[in-house]
Amino acid sequence: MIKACIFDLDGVIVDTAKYHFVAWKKLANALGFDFDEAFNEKLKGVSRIESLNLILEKGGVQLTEAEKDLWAARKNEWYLEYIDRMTADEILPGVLSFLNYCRNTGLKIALGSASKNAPAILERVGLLEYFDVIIDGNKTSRSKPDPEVFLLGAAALDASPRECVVFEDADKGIEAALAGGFFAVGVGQAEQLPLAHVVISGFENLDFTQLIQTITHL
Ligand code: B16
Ligand code: MG
Repeated sequence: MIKACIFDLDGVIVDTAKYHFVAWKKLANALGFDFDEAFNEKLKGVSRIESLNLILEKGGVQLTEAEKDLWAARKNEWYLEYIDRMTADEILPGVLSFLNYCRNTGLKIALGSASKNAPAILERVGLLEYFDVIIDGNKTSRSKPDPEVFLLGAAALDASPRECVVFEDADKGIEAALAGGFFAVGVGQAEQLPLAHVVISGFENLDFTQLIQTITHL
């Protein structure tokens, strides 16, 4: 029986990837190089410091650990300028009604995100109160594809992985869910999420009963 839904944040609840992109681009430009949206795909679901390492590698730039911390903090300040202006209009289509569906049918709701800004973003868009449990980048020591973030979420909800459905937009997140023994629903395009049990384009008009039937009979 499914007892809980665990949601990734960026790309599932809201599209903050576009703000990460402009803030990382500003950092790359300040260091004298650039990268495109295709490269940005590699950063989805990846922690802040790992994202920085990938970007520096791309630009052929070497920094000390202290310099990295400084640039990561600077990038976060630029990112937060966008977050501070977010409104509830930026909640992705169908998410609010699906969260209400979960609440009304007694399904527990957890967040499993790599972002250290996750609580602030949920608060900003008015969704904080929906979450029974929030596991974010401040509470984990291992990044996706390690299943830690989802395992901590399930444990906090007192549910086993097989009693939870994970919703994820990044392939690393799907890998993490599978590694933890969860049902993994990809949110996005099927070609980009080949490992997911099922892929949905979004939450609009989602028939959850049918979704559960499909994944539990796989
Ligand atoms: P922060 P998710 C992830 O969020 C983003 O997809 C990823 O691009 C970002 O680097 C990471 O959070 C860390 O974010 O800098 O805010 O701590 O998809 O796991 O919800
Ligand atoms: Mg994501």
